[in-house]
Amino acid sequence: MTNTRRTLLAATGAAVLTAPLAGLAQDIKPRLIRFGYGLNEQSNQGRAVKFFAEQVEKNSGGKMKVRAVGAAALGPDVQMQQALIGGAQEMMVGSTATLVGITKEMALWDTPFLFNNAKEADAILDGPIGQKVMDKLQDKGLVGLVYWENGFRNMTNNKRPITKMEDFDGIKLRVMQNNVYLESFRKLGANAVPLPFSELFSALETRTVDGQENPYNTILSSKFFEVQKYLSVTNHVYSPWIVLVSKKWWDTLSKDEQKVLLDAARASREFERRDTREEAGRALAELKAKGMQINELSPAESARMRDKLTQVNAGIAVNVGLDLWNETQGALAKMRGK
Ligand code: KDG
Repeated sequence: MTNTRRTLLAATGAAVLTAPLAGLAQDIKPRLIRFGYGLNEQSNQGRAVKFFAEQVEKNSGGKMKVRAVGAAALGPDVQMQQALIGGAQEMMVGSTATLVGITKEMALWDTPFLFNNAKEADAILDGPIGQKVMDKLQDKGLVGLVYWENGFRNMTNNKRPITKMEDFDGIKLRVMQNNVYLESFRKLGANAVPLPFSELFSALETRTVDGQENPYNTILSSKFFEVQKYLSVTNHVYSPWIVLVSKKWWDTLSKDEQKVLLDAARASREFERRDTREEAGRALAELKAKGMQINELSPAESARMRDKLTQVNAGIAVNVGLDLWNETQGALAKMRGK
């Protein structure tokens, strides 16, 4: 018998022997979860998705497996949101700002200067108000699990340092696809241009837009320092991310499977906030070392910007509902001892 035939028989024999096992293996094939996100794998967002995936596989004993897909490979936020609603994708994490077209109450989190610090943000987002807003997603085909931290947003551009409100004049500024951001920066005198995050780097590189605004972490991980000269510290809004599940798919899960995902999401929230804050703490120095010219607005100019930007608040209050707006303002006033 030739070697080839012996090898073939061995292979075939092995295949015959394991076929029943293979059949069994089919029965315990892990449930695969496609989890899409927009930043790259090395970003704080990518690290948190990896942590979540590890938690799910560990807590489910390997019965549930997350396939993390970053860099908007499954599409920008708005496209992934539709894929979850249709049941073509199981999970994603993205900005609450791009969800406003689906659930108007999400615009609450777009309010300029709503939170003074991360402590206030965590308390409101993780408390009854944050849950109430998240629950509004259910009748639109989405289940929100937790909020993660994108962070306080700051300005970058190639024209000039933003030292006063008038410096926004004539700057072509990319903003998220969200009316509050559009209206806010138009009020400041900028020429606001809505673009998906996935198109932002090339828009900056080709000078299609002059500037953008994002937290330090994103400016660092997306290498905006390669195509942006000035970074002006404005902290004009706290931006959350939200971990979302397709409701069509969620409703097919057992209670145990749902608990695995919720427990992993909560553990990933703690990891992500700690990791993001640690990175943000050193990002400014790193961005300076990368050659960015960094400036902070004076308290007087910050106050002028705040007064101008908060003119959009009345419109937000009407859009999200006065009850929700007043409940939020009341909770913040109580936290601030007012
Ligand atoms: O997919 C990326 C988005 O989730 C998020 O980073 C949104 O901050 C954002 C931006 O500027 O688009």
